[in-house]
Amino acid sequence: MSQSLATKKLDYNSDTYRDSFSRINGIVIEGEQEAYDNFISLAELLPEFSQELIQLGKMERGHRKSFEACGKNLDVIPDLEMAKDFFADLRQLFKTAEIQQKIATCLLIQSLVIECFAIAAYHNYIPVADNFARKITQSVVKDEYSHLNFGSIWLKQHFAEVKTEIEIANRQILPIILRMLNQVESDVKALGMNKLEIVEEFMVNYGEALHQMGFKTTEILRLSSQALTA
Ligand code: Y39
Ligand code: FE
Ligand code: FE
Repeated sequence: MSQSLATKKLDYNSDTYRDSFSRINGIVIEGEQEAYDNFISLAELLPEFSQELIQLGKMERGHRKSFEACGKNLDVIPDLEMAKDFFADLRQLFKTAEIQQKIATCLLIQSLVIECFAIAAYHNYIPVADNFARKITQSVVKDEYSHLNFGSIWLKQHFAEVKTEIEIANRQILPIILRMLNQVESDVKALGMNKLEIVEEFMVNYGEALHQMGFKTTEILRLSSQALTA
């Protein structure tokens, strides 16, 4: 298996590994922080679910702390400045939707797309992670499914009213996600991960979420193809 081969070649203490880890770890820490902020914003947009959304936000804050510990364990300082730039377009998209009170768009961004992205990336990382980070990532990824579930259910219940809004938001967000992944391709590789496998799992999870919401197969293929404009 290529996986065990990759694991054998990885030296968690090498300069190349630690250099790439500083950026990916920074991205994950910043991503978890922004996920916290997004759930707090969603709690204000959806007051009837505010307790539940604040709970989800608190889980993201816990994830941030967990991944900070992974960096400390390898004696790596996360590159948080690079990470802020990395998320800038995505944050902008969320903030604009928040100001316009576009609840469906905010939920699509955080609770579907970002969660599917996180699940795909964390699953890909687990087999090649150091022992400390592997255990942490395994428990984090379980939480991410509950975040995905919240958005899936709400969007399904409001499908008829939000369908057009979702199609527009999808067209804006997918190219951003793919560009983000392309930007860190070499760092992803240095950690023993595989960009194409992440894209595949992202598409499978996201497509499944769109199906749950009520989209037809042909519509899902059209929506997915928007990623190709990245
Ligand atoms: O909901 C969440 O916890 C998501 C915010 C966290 C995003 C994690 C972003 C992972 C990106 C990994 C990039 C390298 C593959
Ligand atoms: Fe998280
Ligand atoms: Fe999450």
